[in-house]
Amino acid sequence: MTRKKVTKIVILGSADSGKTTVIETLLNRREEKVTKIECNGTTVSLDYGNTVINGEKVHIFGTPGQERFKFMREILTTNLSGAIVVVDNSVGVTDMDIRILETLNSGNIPYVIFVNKQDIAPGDLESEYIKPHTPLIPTTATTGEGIQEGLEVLLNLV
Ligand SMILES: Nc1nc2c(ncn2[C@@H]2O[C@H](COP(=O)(O)OP(=O)(O)OP(=O)(O)O)[C@@H](O)[C@H]2O)c(=O)[nH]1
Ligand SMILES: [Mg+2]
Repeated sequence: MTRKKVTKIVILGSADSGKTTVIETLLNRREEKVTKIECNGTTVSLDYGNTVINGEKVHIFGTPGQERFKFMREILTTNLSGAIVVVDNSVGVTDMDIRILETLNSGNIPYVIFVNKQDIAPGDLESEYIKPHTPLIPTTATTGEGIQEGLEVLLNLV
C-alpha cells in the first residue's frame, strides 16, 4: 500500500505568544476552518486545521503554551515535519522557548521562528540560544504580516 506524504506542522512557543492567532490567520486567509479548544482565551489542548499547499495536504497543530500542558505538547510533537516557534517580541526568548529550540535542534527538525507582535514591539530578536541561519520572520499575527511568507519559508525546509 502506498501512502501519500503527509506534512505535519506544529506551532510551539510560550503562553500568549500568539500561536492560536497564527493558525487562525493562516487558515482563515485560505478559507479553511480551525478547531480551537480553549478556556478563557488560552489553549487547553490544541488548535487544528489543514490546507493544501502546492498540491500537498498540510496539517497544522497549535499547541498550548502553558507549562501545565507539557504532556499535550509532547503528544502533538511526535512525527512532525517541521515547526513554527512563535515568540512574543515584547517578552523575548523565554526558558520554555529555549527548551523548545533545544528539542527541535536535537531532533534535527526544520523550524522557523516567528518574531511576533511587531506592531507593539518592532525589531529583531536576539538570543544566544538562536543558532546562526535560523529563519527569523517578523510577524504580526493579528494583521497577518509575515505569516504566509513564514509558512512558505518553513515548507521549503521540510
Ligand atoms: N498586538 C498584538 N497582539 C497579538 C499578536 N498576536 C497575538 N496577539 C494577542 O495576544 C493574545 C494571545 O494570543 P493567542 O494567539 O491566544 O496566544 P497563544 O500563544 O495561542 O496563547 P496560549 O494558547 O495561552 O499559549 C491575544 O490577545 C491575541 O490577540 C500580535 O501580533 N500583536
Ligand atoms: Mg493558544
